[in-house]
Amino acid sequence: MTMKKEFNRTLVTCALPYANGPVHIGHLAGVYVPADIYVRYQRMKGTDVLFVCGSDEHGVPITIKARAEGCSPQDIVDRYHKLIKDSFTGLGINFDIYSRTSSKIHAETSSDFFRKLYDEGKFITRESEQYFDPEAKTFLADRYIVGTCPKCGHEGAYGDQCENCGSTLSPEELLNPVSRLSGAVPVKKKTTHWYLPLDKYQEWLSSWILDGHKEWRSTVYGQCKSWLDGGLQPRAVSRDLDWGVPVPVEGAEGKVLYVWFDAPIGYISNTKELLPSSWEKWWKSEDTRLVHFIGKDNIVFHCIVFPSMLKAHGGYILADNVPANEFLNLEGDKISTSRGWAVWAHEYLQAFPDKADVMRYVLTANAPETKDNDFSWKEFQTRNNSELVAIFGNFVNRAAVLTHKYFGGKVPALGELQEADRAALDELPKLRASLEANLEAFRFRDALRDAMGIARVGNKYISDTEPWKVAKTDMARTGTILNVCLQICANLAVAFEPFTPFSCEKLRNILRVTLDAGQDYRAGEGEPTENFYKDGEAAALHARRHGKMLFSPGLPLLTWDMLGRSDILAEGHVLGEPVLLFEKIEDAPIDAQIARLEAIKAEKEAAAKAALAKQVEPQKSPVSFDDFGKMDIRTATVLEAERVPKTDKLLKLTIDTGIDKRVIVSGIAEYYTPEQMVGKQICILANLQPRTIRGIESQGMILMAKQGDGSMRFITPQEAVTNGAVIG
Ligand code: B3M
Ligand code: ZN
Repeated sequence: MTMKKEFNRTLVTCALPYANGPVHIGHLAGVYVPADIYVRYQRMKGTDVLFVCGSDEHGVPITIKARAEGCSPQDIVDRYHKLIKDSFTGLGINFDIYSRTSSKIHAETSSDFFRKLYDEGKFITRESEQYFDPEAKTFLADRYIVGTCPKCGHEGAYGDQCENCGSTLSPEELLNPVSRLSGAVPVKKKTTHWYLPLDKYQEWLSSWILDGHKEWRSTVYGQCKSWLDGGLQPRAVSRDLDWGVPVPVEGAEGKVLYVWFDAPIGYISNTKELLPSSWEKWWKSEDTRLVHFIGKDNIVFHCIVFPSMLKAHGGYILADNVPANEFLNLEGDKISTSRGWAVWAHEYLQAFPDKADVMRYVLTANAPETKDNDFSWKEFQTRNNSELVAIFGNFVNRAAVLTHKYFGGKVPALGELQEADRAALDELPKLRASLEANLEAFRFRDALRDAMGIARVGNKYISDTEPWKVAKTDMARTGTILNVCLQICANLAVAFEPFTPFSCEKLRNILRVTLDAGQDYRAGEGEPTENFYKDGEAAALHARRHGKMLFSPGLPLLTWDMLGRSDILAEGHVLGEPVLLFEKIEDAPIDAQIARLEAIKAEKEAAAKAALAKQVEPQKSPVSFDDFGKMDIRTATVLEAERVPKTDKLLKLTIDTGIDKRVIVSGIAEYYTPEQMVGKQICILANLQPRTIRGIESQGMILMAKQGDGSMRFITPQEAVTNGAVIG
């Protein structure tokens, strides 16, 4: 085991979202909300911390979307980059930089990175056969090929995956492959690519991760172990595509860096863009702690591939931790972008303006840290109404309103403490210790429970001590109780800042205090920050984040260090106006969200049913003409019809067969009412052996057309014919 390292700064990255669609609550819960909580906490503690993200603007899905919409890939990424960036801002996810991989600095950085590895012989080249579109004259990425799934027979399977049965495929496995570009049948053609020989890093990775990072989350460690146990293979780092960073090598026309090669380098480019002259300190100093927040589907890239790239390059630090999350489901079903089964961040912010904190709270309370979890709108409503409103908000409101009512808004004196006071105040340092331990260990659900624990302590304390009653007889005692309550409120303003920053700003205004939200590292290092400040929006964010706007001189300052203390607010300090921290969410907006999802589900079910109905059974084995001739098939007319009692499926039909009147029991009640049948001309198998069904003798069978989904329709002659006419 290596010695525990001493770190002087922390670099936090979040997976770069693909700019081919908006972000949804699964992304938020898995990556961005936990990362933001962690960074806010570190900033408040005074850690020198940098928070880096940006859009991932390369990759085949972006080119496909552009083609589908008849615009350029650049148009697509411009649109979604802005949408995603604004969503993050709206949710209070305060990156130090949110840039993009289509930037010039990223093209240079990733290109130089590749070139160094190339020059030093760190790659191998391999020739392989790949599908080529002879009409469009271009190699086809896996996603650009469609065909029939070899596993389930679905006709629209992609070259990398069948969305019907979920199988992972390779283009070679598809039956009847077709190019999505031109519709042509693709042909195999030779192509050469550069590969990073991961097998050469296997031993080094094993000792770095399996021996050196046993503290990583078990899913992360486990996935790494299974990759390493399986034996690593060389991995292609280039592609035949025209969207991406061109491979910076002579004779590589038409080739770009594979998106998973350039994207993680985006973390470096974005740091460089923000801090042109001091970025290296964040990436090359052994005393920098690097933490990647990602979803579990990105583990191999961040723990195996990117570290191997950094190792091959040399000079870079490696991740100290990779707290990857599991997935969040929505109302019991997997979130699916293509099906629209998602709650989009930007739509949420429109539907619930000023409720960013509620979503942050709910996603954290239910974070998929150790297993997949579910988001439901009802739970969202309940957590808001019975936790944020009823406990946190209610407590703060009672404390503030009563202080205004009895003490003109001034913090009253703390008299002699009673047992109840001490018991409540004693909880504060305990909860702080637990909260910190949980935050340090990336256990954000538990950390939030600790913060909420402070509110619970306060709410119980004020309910038990009933200062509104005590005020009738003992003002000094009332003052002591409210002083205790206000100290708890001040604790809440610190403890909740990482989780619900917008509400904490309100709370600080109620308490008339200000916050030290972290040092301004740039001012300290004399960094040329013009880049940053030229962008007005970034400057405002920066100010907000680093205390310029939060910090109001003259007001008492809250710091993380104060958490747990019971003397934060001085006697006589004047409070601000009480406002409600949280509002009750009624049924109507929740029902609207549920209805939207139900409509999506109904649409999907209808489409699935329609597809099923179209499925046709295979032909049966041949019969002889003689065998066929044995069947007596005729026309007949329904005279009477009634339901067979105590069954759902059966109708008793009395029919005129032209030969006789007889009774047939038929399983068509699911599709026709008795009234619909009377008078209808039908076809029957007249000489089927009679059978007794539910005590009724059925003499024959009605001919029905049965569709793929099981639904049935009776067969009727095109024009009325005589009853008893022989069919054959
Ligand atoms: N663009 C996001 C994803 O897989 C992917 C992450 C890149 S991080 C360098 O959803
Ligand atoms: Zn399939």
